[in-house]
Amino acid sequence: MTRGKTRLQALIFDVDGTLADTERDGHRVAFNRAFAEAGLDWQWDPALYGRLLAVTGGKERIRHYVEHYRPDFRKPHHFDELVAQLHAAKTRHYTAMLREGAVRLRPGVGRLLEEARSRGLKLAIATTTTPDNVMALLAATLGPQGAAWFAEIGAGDVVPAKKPAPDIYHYVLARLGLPAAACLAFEDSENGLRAARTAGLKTVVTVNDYTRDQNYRGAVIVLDHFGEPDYPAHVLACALPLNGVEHVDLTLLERLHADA
Ligand code: XBP
Ligand code: MG
Repeated sequence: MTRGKTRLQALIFDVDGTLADTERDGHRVAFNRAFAEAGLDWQWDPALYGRLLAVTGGKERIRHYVEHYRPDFRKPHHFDELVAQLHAAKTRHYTAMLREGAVRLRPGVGRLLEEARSRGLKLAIATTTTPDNVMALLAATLGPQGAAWFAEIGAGDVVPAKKPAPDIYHYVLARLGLPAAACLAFEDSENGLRAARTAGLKTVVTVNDYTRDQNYRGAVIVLDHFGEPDYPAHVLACALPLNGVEHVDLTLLERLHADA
């Protein structure tokens, strides 16, 4: 149950791809709506979006797209303002989609959050996405009190450098007042894993279609999802010899925290 003297006290979750599959049918569609609304002929199809996901942060992703994919685009004088306006419109579309119920939690997420709460663990969020998006997702999936389940929500531009920089994890750990050794992180991407590992966190990875083939060296366990009793997860890699794991629960997490 313990690693040395350090007990597991908090679970820190990434949002996009980890709590919910938000990217292909959520963020991507909202970006495209914002571009169309602004009269731009930019269209991000699912395959292109997969490549653009290497850049974390929506504003950063738009800038990267213009630099690398639209050499034809004549940047206006106030390009930063255009990016900010497009991004604000994208957030408006995305949060509206969440309110309409376009996104659900990934398998096992609600169960695991409930179990952690009932066992007195703190919950926190460390994400590159915009705070409004996090609040809308939590309200749409966990109910109006959803955000209150989390002791800390670190999101978006609150730190200067986004993942794979560790800044957002350092920020959340400082706000929790806990050392990395008392926490576990949950991520779905190599960028996220690098951020959490650099901050000293043992990290659980659940992959998705966009991130399945990335490099997860250093993760304590890699699964396809957290699993439900009637919907087993598959372990893709693990730092411990485990047999018969079909879903992630607190008992497994305490073991990984202590021994992996
Ligand atoms: C996901 C991201 C975000 C979203 C878009 O990060 O990289 O940029 O794709 O959100 P994480 P914004 O998995 O760490 O949550 O447009 O609000 O940046
Ligand atoms: Mg993610």
